Amino acid sequence: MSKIFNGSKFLFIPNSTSKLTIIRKKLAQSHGAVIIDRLLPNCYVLIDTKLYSKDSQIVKKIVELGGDKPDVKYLNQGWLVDSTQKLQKLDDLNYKINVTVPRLSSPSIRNSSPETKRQKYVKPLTRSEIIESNLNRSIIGSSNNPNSYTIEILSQMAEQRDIQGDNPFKSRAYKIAIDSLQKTPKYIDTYDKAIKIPGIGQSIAEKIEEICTTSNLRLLNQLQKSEKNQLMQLFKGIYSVGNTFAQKWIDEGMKSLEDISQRKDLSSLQKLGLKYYQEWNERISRKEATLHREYIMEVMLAIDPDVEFTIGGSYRRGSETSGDIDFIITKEDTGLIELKFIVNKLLENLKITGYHKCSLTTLSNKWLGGGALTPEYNSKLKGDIKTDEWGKCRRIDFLLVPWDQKGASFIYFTGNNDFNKKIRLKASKRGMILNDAGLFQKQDIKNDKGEIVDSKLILLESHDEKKIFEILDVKWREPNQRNIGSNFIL
Ligand code: TTP
Ligand code: MG
Repeated sequence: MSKIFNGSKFLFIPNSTSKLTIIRKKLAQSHGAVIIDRLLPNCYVLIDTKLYSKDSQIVKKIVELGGDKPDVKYLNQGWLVDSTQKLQKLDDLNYKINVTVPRLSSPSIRNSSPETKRQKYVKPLTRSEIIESNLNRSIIGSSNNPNSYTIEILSQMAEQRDIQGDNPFKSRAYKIAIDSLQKTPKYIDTYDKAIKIPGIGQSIAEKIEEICTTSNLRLLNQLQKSEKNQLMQLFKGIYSVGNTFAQKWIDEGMKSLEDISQRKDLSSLQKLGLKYYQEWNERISRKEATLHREYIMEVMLAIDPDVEFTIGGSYRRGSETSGDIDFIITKEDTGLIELKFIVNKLLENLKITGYHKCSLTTLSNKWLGGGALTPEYNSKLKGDIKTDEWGKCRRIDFLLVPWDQKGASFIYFTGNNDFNKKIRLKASKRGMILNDAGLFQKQDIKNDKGEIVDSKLILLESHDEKKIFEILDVKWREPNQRNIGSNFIL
């Protein structure tokens, strides 16, 4: 197992001996974390916000455990769970808990009782700070469901069963069990509890107990280590390659990217995917994405200074790193045809400057391709150390958005996927349709007898992002509050 937390110090709140805390501690340790019992500088404080939902409770606990120390990160335990699932230490931005904690540095403070300390040194939170921090905590969807860790492990098992392709019923059984667990509000940690839930059979009930008592599932480890799985993941890392091709290549005896590159039947997208395999599988830092925007806007200046470039996707949601750079391109009072004309010119100029490295897909409303920072901009990335090197080729999307559809498109291209699913569901429950073109009311058309013969869509709003939320009666969420999990209820 990889040691993603190598040597990091973790303090758990609650620091109790509950089963869930023990499991999570074991999980953290197995990934290299060191569990501590008092706050230390540079440590991570991982809070179970289901149990500690109020700022005052958290502050009290932190004071009891030694008070704030320099460079401490206060995070929702969802960060630990999600990081271990993804096998990488995730950005903590979306899991941060904003509490104001007193730092007990002077002796007089250290000697006072917790109660006095709190009264004296805790800066009272304003109402808006409290609302904000509660909201921050409540958006961590992965920990909204007490069984989210089990669900994630079972989902990985379903995926493995699909990959192994031995028996489709095995993967179906996992999906049914996951569905049942998602509807279960109680923490299910034993065989006896699990077997009582409709949709969960003997074999999966045993696995649930194993997951909850050992924070591990041996069979999953074995399957993930299998050669077939390793090859599937390797091949699916090639842009445009999904399960079907990866499976076919494995069946044909391919063992490495080198083997794939020798094939004569590769599509042009697969060839590009191979060429940029490394670059396109790396996360892009926020700083680099910002420099891409600056660069493109500079080139755009000579064409049309009024075009707006917004980076959507994970960047707009505040993430420190992104998989690609999603440019949402729009201009006041401008439609798609004119935008397309402008963006074509932009692409021509980017080819001349050398930024444009390849095209993957060109449609009337989007261009997907690869772009790299010029040496001048790459130097800025490297902290202004002059370099002649070009930046790495990154996956770039240009998403062309007519001005009147700006709000609906911003919602769609900001995501995340789960947020989009939930907000669309909200719309459909109200007889509306939300897509990247707008929010529409569905209206039935009836004949003389009152029978429904057709339906039409009436546009309610498309330009104003906030108004769309308002009409749907969804409280406005800043983009960085849209990092929700599939269990989150909007
Ligand atoms: P992505 O760029 O695929 O996702 P992302 O920017 O959130 O994450 P990453 O850092 O890995 O690039 O898509 C951009 C947005 O488009 C996404 O946040 C939501 C929306 N979207 C969907 O709603 N459904 C989808 O299937 C895809 C691919 C995107
Ligand atoms: Mg993206």
